Amino acid sequence: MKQSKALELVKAQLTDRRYEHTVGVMETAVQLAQTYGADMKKAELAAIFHDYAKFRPKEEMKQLLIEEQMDERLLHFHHELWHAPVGAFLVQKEVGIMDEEVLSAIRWHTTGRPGMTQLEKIIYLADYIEPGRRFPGVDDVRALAPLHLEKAVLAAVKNSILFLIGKQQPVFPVTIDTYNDFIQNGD
Ligand code: DGI
Ligand code: FE
Ligand code: FE
Ligand code: FE
Repeated sequence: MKQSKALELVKAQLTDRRYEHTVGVMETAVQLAQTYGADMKKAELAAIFHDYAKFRPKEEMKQLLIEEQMDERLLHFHHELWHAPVGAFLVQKEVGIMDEEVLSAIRWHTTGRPGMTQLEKIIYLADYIEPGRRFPGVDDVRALAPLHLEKAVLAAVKNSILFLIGKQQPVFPVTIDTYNDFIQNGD
């Protein structure tokens, strides 16, 4: 799919602010793909559609989680986590993207997962460091990103968990599994 067509399709799903974030993620992901020798076209496509389901009604997402037998534990955690797996499903169904590497980068962009693919890492990281993001510690992760992909993703996962803990928010088990995987199997 052409970049212009993909952007047009996703723009219709998003607010202006979220669309700007998406363009930031796209540019960052393509840059990271170039740096690490990943497929730049797949990185571009996954980034463009990563937040495709962000503004779907909670009830629609809940129904799809159940119908499509996605991880049931998600129902007991914040609905912010739902747009990633639901997005992967809807991008396949509504946009017709069938590339499993692209779909899995969308599916895991919020929590990560143990054994992340290179493309999953790139999208996770690009989502965290795109130029519009202002989190405490994001500049350190930005500096690390072009130097060491795994170290940068681990730093982003760690910051995210610490942020949630600071707010006394529950942390989804897969987010913790991702953290443990990088600590125990990190290169
Ligand atoms: O969709 P974005 O805002 O671009 O970013 P995202 O998809 O990475 O994260 C969406 C939200 O999900 C963000 O507010 C943080 C939250 N989140 C990420 N991991 C966890 C989480 N929330 C809970 N409760 N538990 C998690 O493990
Ligand atoms: Fe997201
Ligand atoms: Fe993220
Ligand atoms: Fe995002």
